[in-house]
Amino acid sequence: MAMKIPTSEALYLKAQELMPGGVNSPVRAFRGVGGTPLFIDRGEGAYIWDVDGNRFIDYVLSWGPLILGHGHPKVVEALCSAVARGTSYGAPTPLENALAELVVQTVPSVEMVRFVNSGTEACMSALRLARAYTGRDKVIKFAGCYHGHADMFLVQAGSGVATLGLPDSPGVPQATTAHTLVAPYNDLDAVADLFAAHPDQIAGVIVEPIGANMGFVLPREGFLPGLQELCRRHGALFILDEVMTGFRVAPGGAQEAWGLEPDITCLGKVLGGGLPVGAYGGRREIMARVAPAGPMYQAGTLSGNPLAMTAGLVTIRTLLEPGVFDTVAQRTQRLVAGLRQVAAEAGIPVQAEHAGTMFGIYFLREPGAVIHDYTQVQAQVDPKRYARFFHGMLAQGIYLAPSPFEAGFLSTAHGEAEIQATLAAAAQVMDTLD
Ligand code: KE4
Repeated sequence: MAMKIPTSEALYLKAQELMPGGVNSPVRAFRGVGGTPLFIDRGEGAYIWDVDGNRFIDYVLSWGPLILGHGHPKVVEALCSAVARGTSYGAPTPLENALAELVVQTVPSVEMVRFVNSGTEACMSALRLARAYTGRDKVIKFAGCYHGHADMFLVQAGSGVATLGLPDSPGVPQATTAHTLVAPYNDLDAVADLFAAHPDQIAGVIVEPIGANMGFVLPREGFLPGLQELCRRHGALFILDEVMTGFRVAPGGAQEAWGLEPDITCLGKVLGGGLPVGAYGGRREIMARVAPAGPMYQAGTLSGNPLAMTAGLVTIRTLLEPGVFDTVAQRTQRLVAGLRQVAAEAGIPVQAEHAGTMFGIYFLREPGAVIHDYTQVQAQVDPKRYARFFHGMLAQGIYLAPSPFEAGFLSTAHGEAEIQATLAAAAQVMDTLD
């Protein structure tokens, strides 16, 4: 009897005829780990089921948004009643006031906010705003950091030396990235050198508070405050990209956890509770430049749509209930401590870190390596060993990011049982990693 092709494989064959690489976002294609991407049928709490009926504990959570887990009853109920009243008006609604107020109350530096539909839109608009506000053209970003796929951010990650950006993706004109300067993450001197080399030309510095698009690189002590100080000194805006860290490192983001005062903050992911959303916000005198209040143009058909606002409101209000966030953060800490322990017992060198409700694990080529920037990621991380770990865990019913250069996430639905099951699986799999 012909072997039944697993439904994911059949679907993937068809998908590749219809969509480039068979996916609608490259990282989903499992190119970072090999194999066939799982086609998901449904999610519930901490779990997802693929179309073949296999169940997994999910640590991707749609790349961060689902901090209440899949299909939280409060979110489902609120969305059902919202959708019954209409899905979009292209006109103001009280829901936008409510979520904007919640963001202003929760994210320390934000006095005024504009909703958009993705983190990419948030970051590209934040850069346009910094340029409009300062009248300057250049921007500093960091090698290995990702701020969405807008042209000016798709710049070759500098190889450890601050350099003028060169287009990384075909289709990005040299002229578009000529104003994008790249510095190594955690390297304040390189940033100071760029400011010295381009006096009065730099509109802003945009940075992820954690290098979580190159795995999980924590900021060195003083790095982020140092960036903030350099921006102040040189009249540039400090743009904190909290699309991933917002509501995850702390309820008020990394800026709350680490006492930062960015001029502009980019948000997304958790903000929409799993529906498409992004936002940028900051001090009133800066945001007042945004049309129609000011001259800087930015617009969007579905910006602030009632469904995303509804899911975001319920998600963040629930997250802010007493003890909710801390419980997820404590479980994240226990997971990472357990991963470090099982790796040590198996003699596998790893760098495993956490911050709030998110975490990362690097499999290192050599024991004792410490990773602070993208050059060290490229030199000292063993992506093949991660791929073996990924597939070993998948076989045990644990769904991690299908890339060695992504972060992992917990939700309120990841309980003690899920943590223990994950660590038991990790202990088994670590032993197979020669
Ligand atoms: P989106 O346009 O994908 O909503 O957000 C872009 C973005 C901006 N800033 C940061 C710090 C981000 O992490 C992201 C998007 N993150 C990736 C995964 N790390 C999204 C997943 C994907 O590309 O499919």
